Amino acid sequence: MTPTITAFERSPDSGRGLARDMRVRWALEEVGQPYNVRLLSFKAMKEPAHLALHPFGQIPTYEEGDLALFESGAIVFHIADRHAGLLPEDANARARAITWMFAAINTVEPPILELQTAKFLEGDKSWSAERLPLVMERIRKPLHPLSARLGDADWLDGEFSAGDLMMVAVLLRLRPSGILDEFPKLSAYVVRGEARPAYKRAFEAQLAVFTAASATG
Ligand SMILES: N[C@@H](CCC(=O)N[C@@H](CS)C(=O)NCC(=O)O)C(=O)O
Repeated sequence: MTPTITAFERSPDSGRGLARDMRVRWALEEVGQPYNVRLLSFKAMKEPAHLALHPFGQIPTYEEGDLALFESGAIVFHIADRHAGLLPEDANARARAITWMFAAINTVEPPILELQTAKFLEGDKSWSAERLPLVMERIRKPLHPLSARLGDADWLDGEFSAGDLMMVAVLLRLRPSGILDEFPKLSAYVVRGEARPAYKRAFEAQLAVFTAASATG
């Protein structure tokens, strides 16, 4: 059965692929699973039909027959669990890859999201400029050990896995801030992720939505 995911009808990041449908698209492309996309306006995301799928009224969601999922981490894990290619066969290596998925969304991503809050929601506050360096420092904190652990390896634990997919997707959100450039090994790691054919297909698919929306005004 072909799954259906949800994504923004109008990309708030101008098609740069930073919305979380991108990591789900990427996972589906990595395992070679075709998918449908239902595009949603911000209004539709908060309406009962979508809230029945996603209690917080967000994207992405994932529907496959009777199964409806939300949370990009859970969706990518489900895809990786049901298809070959994103999690190793060996049980311990598989557990480690899942650990890196959690590290991405539970340790590395939260301070990155804080930066977006600081810039876009708190930018007009009198204390905003004073707070920003603290937020930036909290972002850097896990990046030092992450970079050291990656070292000169291509991926975090042997072959490319769902752990790398989530980590690269999370780190990509840092690029506009310039912080990623302070960590050349992580920067190169992200570029390796972007160079994967599956990533490119996913990126083009989300960009096509933005391009079509721009053309129709
Ligand atoms: N923890 C959730 C976060 C989902 C999320 O924040 N989605 C954003 C798009 S990337 C969204 O729908 N924003 C619109 C809103 O919250 O109203 C996940 O990983 O799926």
